[in-house]
Amino acid sequence: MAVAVSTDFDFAAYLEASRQRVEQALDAALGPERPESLREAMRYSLLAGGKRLRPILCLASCELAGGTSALALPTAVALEMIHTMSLIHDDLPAMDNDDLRRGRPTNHKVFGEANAILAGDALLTRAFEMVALRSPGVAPERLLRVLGELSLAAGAPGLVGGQVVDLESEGRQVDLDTLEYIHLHKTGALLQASVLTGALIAGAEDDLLDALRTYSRGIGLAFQIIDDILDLTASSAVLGKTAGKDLAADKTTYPKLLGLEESRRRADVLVRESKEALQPWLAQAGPLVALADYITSRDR
Ligand code: GRG
Repeated sequence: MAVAVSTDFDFAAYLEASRQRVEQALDAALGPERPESLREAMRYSLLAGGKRLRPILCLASCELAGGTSALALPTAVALEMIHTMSLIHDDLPAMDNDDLRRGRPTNHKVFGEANAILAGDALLTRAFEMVALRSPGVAPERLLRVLGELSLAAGAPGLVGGQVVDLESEGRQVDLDTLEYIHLHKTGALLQASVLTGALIAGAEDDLLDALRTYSRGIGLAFQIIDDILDLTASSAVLGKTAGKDLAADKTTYPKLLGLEESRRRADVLVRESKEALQPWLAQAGPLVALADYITSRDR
């Protein structure tokens, strides 16, 4: 089933306006961290650009569920803080050991390993503060559910668990089920939390939350398949991070297991299924439908 949305929706303008809104909120969210060196390390990575996909998904989902996206802005910021923390930690020598991220030297290259770990820790804990203490106008019981989703996505049931299995799989041949486990946890969990938290802030009913779970599982997996493809096909200059790392580290990826063409086909199918899940809400789903398409058409 093809899911069509109104052609008068200008997605490029929507994406740019959303990005700018998120950038401003991120800039305003940090402070007054002391000492200054910690603040600098946190700002360095948080304000280094990036697609801001997770906060934008959160705002879009809140609106789809009938909420005012301004109410979701602190949670959107929190999601980007958790994501940025995970990038800082992922780049450390003990993990992926990378020196380029978002087009700049990685956090530990500039501030040293200890400060990079601490900047990540401070961003992670600040994320929870954003929701618990800096989300005016949202009912406490909704915030509690948001905090629950963020905890699951960041912890062992999400990012951490996925990262552990990913590290354990290095240098080994991994099957498709394990690869899917890694992707759904390491990448998919936070994308899913981005979509669900926006809807929870708007007080979404269970049927919409179920549909958004299906939508976000699909886009999360598709996102990582495209990430695997881009690692092979795009340059470091375009990606803003080291290209060709998976091949160099002999990592199992979708293209390695299935080939480039079949990997792309899978991502397309997943995105189509994601969009289909939103069919009953199509009139309000323009941004989430377009964001799903953006995931497979992106070049970085
Ligand atoms: C300490 C709680 C805790 C967690 C850390 C290090 C770690 C556990 C997990 C690694 C998670 C990770 C780095 C997953 C990769 C996700 C991914 C595809 C990142 C790239 O996302 P983009 O393309 O990046 O959205 P930009 O730069 O555009 O934001």
